[in-house]
Amino acid sequence: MVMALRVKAGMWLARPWQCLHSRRALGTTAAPAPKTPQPFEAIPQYSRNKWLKMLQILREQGQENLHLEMNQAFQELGPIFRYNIGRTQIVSVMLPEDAEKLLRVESKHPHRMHLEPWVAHRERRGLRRGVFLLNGPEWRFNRLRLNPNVLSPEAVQKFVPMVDTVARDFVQNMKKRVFQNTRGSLTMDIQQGLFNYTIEASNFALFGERLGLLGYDLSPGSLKFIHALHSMFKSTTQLLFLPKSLTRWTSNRVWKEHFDAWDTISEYANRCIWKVHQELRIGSPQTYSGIVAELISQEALPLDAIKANSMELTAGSVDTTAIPLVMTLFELARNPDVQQALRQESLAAEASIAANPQRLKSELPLLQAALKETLRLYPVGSFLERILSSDLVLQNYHVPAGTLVLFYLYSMGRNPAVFPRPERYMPQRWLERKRTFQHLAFGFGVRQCLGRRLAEVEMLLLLHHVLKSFHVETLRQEDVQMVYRFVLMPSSSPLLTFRLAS
Ligand code: O4W
Repeated sequence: MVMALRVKAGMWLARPWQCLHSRRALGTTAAPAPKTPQPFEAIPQYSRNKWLKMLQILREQGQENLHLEMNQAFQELGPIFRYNIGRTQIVSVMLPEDAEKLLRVESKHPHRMHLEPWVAHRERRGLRRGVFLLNGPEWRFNRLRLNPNVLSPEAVQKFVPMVDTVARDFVQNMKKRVFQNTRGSLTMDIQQGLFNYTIEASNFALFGERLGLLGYDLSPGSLKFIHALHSMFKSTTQLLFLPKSLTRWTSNRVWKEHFDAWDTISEYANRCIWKVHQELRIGSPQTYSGIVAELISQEALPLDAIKANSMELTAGSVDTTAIPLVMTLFELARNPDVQQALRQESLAAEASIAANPQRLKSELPLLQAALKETLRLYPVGSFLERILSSDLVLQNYHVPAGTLVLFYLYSMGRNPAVFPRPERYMPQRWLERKRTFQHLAFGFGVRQCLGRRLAEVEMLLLLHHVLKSFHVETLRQEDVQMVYRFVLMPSSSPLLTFRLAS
């Protein structure tokens, strides 16, 4: 049964890729290309009817299969293709060598796309933008002042013990619930629980405050916040790919939904910040009390800028961390051998990590590899983007400055020329050899994910503690389908069963 389904999934991919192999080399060790680069116009063009596409986006309320459509396009056109939206030229690529080239030509201010719906909200409400929405010198100013408190090894060292406490509490709570069941197991839609965990853990690391979300039910406040996040993501993709001149007329309701969602999110984040701000004015704490408290008390940035960036960190650390956890637990449930290997690693490392949670990274190489493997198959950000500041040659074609280059993580992760047997969940592949420019889920260079270390620590610690205590099982063998709603998320959450590991 399992085999048949696996083979079927493999065939779906294998056939088109094989065709491609015979037509043009796709591998990282591509056949020697013609020496003189070809002009931009020679790049294969992805053609689609602009009007039909717009109608489709309106009718289907977004582009939930964007990652699949682009994957199809790569299979038909090869590892590079182009199209345009209005006057913007877009080039899509997917091979590690092209990511490497993009990094090599990066300027001091790597430029990202303008995210109209988000920026419209900030402007309407007179709010500053955080680093995700900024470009140019202001981006750099913010980013360089955030890095030491969010991303640096010194910062990580400080918040690891806080996240560890939350991860341990989460597992304690699960145990309590298992003991109340006659069968000694707990079956649940783990997604809800993991959202609670990421909100709780991030809130503790950012603001030094526990919310107490790990009990039975979500608090109404956090439920409202999660709903607002999902509404914001969904409406983003309904608005982002259509011109504003059109959506003003066709999607009034969606704009309202989008702004309402943002208002809820920013109120939520503001409450978190106000509290810390107030307490810091009353007296400065003796001990480390979280990332945002550090930013405020060091006066690293103007308060408005701290607020804007804290909102991005607060809201950006929920789905992005919970979803890979859901997908990892699901893959471990249907790959019991991998799960057992990870459990052994965690049990062996337990004492060392308990004594010093900072050893997390060095002590759990296979678990780290498992996270890479999850993000290979289910990259939260399905693509990376850069607006070129200088001309560049990609796949032997000239690409001029000003072009928007999209790098499709989803397609790279499932390309058999980059990852043999891509449909298999095999963390081991990351340990067998060096894979340069293949783990790009957090982006690359100076614009890589600011929350990267916080997310990694939250995921590693949760999995470490869960695996020591529980066997994870599922009846579901078929793949979980992913949908693009700004972040790539599972269309349904698999049912998982946790059984106490004796
Ligand atoms: C705020 C964020 C900021 C989030 C509220 C929520 C969120 O989830 C995030 C992410 C997203 C940020 C056209 N965030 Cl105020 C942006 C911090 C990864 C954090 N990490 O998703 C990836 C998808 C990054 N992605 C994109 O750049 C993307 C997807 N579609 N488009 C761009």
